[in-house]
Amino acid sequence: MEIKVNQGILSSNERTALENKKVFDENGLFVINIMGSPGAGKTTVLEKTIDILVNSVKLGVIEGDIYTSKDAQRIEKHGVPVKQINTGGACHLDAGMVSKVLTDFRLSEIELLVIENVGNLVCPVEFNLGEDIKIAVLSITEGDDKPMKYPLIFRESRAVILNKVDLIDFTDVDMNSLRTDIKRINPKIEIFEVSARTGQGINEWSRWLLEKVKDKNVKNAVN
Ligand SMILES: Nc1nc2c(ncn2[C@@H]2O[C@H](COP(=O)(O)OP(=O)(O)OP(=O)(O)O)[C@@H](O)[C@H]2O)c(=O)[nH]1
Ligand SMILES: [Mg+2]
Repeated sequence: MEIKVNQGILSSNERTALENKKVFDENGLFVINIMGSPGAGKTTVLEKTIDILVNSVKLGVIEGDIYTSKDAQRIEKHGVPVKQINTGGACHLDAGMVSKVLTDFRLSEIELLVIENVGNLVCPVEFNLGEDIKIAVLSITEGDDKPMKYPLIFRESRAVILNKVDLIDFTDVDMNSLRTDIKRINPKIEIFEVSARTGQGINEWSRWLLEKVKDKNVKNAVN
């Protein structure tokens, strides 16, 4: 009985996600859904990414948080339009929450919409928002066992940012084993080793993301 209820909720989310996707496509937006544990560095990576991409692509940001607007306030300082969603307790965003804030943006003026999900390695991945791709952020301080313990986020993500590599000497993380496990779960995933603190790897990741945005724009122009 419980299973049936869950299936009902998920398929209703899928329906709304498809509607969101249609709106994104009609407006030529490339949309990424950034997921990862609390404190993995999602917002810090995003801040650094915005600083690099701000002159190359028109950005918008949706910040998902359980209660506060702290992350949205951080993003606002970088001069891009940002809207906060507070889930009021839920451990993930859903497509309906995203749909409601879309009307607050001038979508035709945005090329890349970044959605930072609620900090959680498990729940967000089960709820599509209508995004083009999912991105996982894993801090290396979380440990190299995390991909095998929480495989779904790595299976579903198009890229993973291994953040906080500046702290490597203070951890016992085995980067080879971390990379091998991630590739075992998802052979096609892109892996970026990054320090949002020092800026290491941010250029490579940002260039890759920009390529994805341009690819979608080209495809839309052809169709
Ligand atoms: N040393 C180091 N610290 C980092 C790095 N990236 C982020 N931090 C720090 O890690 C802490 C958490 O970073 P956030 O960007 O807020 O993490 P988050 O994933 O957005 O967290 P939630 O939104 O709460 O889930 C902050 O104190 C950051 O300054 C990094 O590459 N190296
Ligand atoms: Mg954050």
